[in-house]
Amino acid sequence: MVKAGRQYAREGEVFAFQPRDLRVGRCEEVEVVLENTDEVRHDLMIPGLSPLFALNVLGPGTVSGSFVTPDQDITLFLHCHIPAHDKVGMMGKLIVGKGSPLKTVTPTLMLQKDTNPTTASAS
Ligand SMILES: [Cu+2]
Repeated sequence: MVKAGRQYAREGEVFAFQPRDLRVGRCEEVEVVLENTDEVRHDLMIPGLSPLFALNVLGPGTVSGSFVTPDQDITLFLHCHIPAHDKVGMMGKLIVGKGSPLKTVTPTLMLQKDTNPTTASAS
């Protein structure tokens, strides 16, 4: 269960997740229940997973989803994908097994990857 909302923000932040760090085992099926206590939309996106994991919920409300964790000790960045929310506090980590040094997967990089057009060869 992950909560998202204004009430979890620390000083200097606007929105946040609670808890911010999720610890899971390797090769585990994990169900994430995201509870949004705000009247705005919040997402929980883990771009480093393959396939990418994302939940979004227009608050107040709750959604859930599940994914299988990687077969390696790794730490992945998670964030709210709504523009600017991650910069005001909505960031966290998924720590698989013993974890690893955090790989920086910036939202911008992911966006470029997402919008990369798949051009069919017309030859
Ligand atoms: Cu948000």
